[in-house]
Amino acid sequence: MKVEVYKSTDQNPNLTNYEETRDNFDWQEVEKHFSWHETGKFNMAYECIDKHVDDGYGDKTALHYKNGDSRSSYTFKDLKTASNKAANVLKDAGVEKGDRVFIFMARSPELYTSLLGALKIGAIVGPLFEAFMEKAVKDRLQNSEAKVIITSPELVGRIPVDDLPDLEKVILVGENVSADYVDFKTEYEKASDEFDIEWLDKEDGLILHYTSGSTGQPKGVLHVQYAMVQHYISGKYVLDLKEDDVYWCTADPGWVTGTSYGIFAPWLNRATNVVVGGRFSPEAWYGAIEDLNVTVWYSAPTAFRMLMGAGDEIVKKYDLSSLRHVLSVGEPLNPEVVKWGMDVYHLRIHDTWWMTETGAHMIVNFPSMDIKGGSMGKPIPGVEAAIIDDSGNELPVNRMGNLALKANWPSMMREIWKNKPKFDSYFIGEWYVSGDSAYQDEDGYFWFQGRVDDVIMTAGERVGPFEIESKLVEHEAVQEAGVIGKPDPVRGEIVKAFISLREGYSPSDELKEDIRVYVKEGLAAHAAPREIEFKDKLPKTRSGKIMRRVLKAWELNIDAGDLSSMDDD
Ligand code: 6R9
Repeated sequence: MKVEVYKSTDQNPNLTNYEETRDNFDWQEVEKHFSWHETGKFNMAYECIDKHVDDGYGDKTALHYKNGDSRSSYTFKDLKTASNKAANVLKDAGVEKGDRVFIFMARSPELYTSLLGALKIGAIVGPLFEAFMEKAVKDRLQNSEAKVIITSPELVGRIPVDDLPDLEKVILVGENVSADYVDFKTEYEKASDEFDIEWLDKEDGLILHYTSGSTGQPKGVLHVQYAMVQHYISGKYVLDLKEDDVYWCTADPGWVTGTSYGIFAPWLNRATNVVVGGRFSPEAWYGAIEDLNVTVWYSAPTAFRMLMGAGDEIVKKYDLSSLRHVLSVGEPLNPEVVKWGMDVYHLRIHDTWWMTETGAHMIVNFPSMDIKGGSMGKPIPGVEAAIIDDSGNELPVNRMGNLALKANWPSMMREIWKNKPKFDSYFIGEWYVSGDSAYQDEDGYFWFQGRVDDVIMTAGERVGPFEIESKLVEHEAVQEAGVIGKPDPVRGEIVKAFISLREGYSPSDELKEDIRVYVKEGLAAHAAPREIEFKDKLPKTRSGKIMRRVLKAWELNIDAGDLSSMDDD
């Protein structure tokens, strides 16, 4: 397939040089940015907020919150005070260092200030998606032996307190709170705005993100304070955050992207952070960029595909000229989407690859790098990546295999909560094995192929679903596509595609045939889907990933495993 290359010099010639940075990189140099370097102690909440007040930036805007027509802004000084007060509320509720404190509410300023407050005590924070139902909440609170949960009146009914013996307090952010709960707002009003921060060691706990395995229970991925070293430097280099940036990461804190890059990286870099509440719509999103003059925007392929599906006319109704840097994470970024981004935003969309387990960026399109459409880019400085076989041997260029990283880097997970065997299963020798299949080209760029489990074996050929899906979304009728291997007695597997259509197209046999021929001629005969099924929408996680295992389970009529992360509204 022809690869489009987008030169970095077309945009900004003054960016940090990738090779030079990589060749001279030393994590210990980055550590010097933090108080820990002198004192041996630090605290994420201090480094994100209070430090900037101490350094004279108290009046700088730290947060713009927007939800529909309502808007509010907070300086670093405001957030210092608010998180101190929240910390006092939590402390009064019995929270101590190391306790697990869950946050279960819609994106609101209180979500962010109570998260920072919990961190000031040295608690380990567990953020949950507001859409979680009772079973998902129970699994996570039980597994982590959570002591306190902060929630809202709409969601409190989904917390099965009787099944949670370790849960001591439920803190409710709402009006007229009954005596069964701690009334956050009333306690907050009474609380002192001074708080003595708990100074922590580098290996003290920070955050616990549950990520769903394809089978069985979700696993709790634990990150520690030291991760901030990587959050900070990747925010500086990859997000390219500068003093005057207004930065918007569209992810919810229930997903690791919404904490590492929705909270920590921007504030460690003293940027103005944007949080938009409410549901996705092209109007709301473009409106937010225009109203708040967003300069750096971090989102996901599913959102870009939906914006692309909404058509190019709508883009023209908004002034998006403040934007200077756009990034994507969560799924492979189709070359067609990068091309479209060039057409409508006149900016390159920078793909970034990493995982809940890695805690921060691993393989990225560094701002100064030429982008090859469809490639995830290269390892960030300080990280070594390779393609290995199942025995841990490195494979030559252009060979598909396991995408692996040399452990250790600062934001690497430290444990899977109470599940040592699971943690150990990630490693082959000195390599952390991602579970993703990829290859590296002769220029050192990495190309994602699929989850290892999703790779299709058809008539003796190994095909990654991503390549086919990317070809499919190039077709004018296709909005999104999920491709699986369907068992076949003759070919081993055949390629089956589930497709949702763009506005203005309706399913027909002619359209199926047209799409099939399009892939056959544009990619390869063996890659053309033998079966196509149209769907109104594809099953996705709350972070926007197409769930191929669900497509496969539907197809084979088997159990789809844990579905707590599925977006079902
Ligand atoms: C941050 C995050 C991790 C999995 C990962 C891979 C997929 C993420 C990607 C990507 C292709 C990218 N993934 N970014 N695939 N290109 N740029 O997404 O964490 O939710 O744990 O998912 O997501 O399969 O292994 P998480």
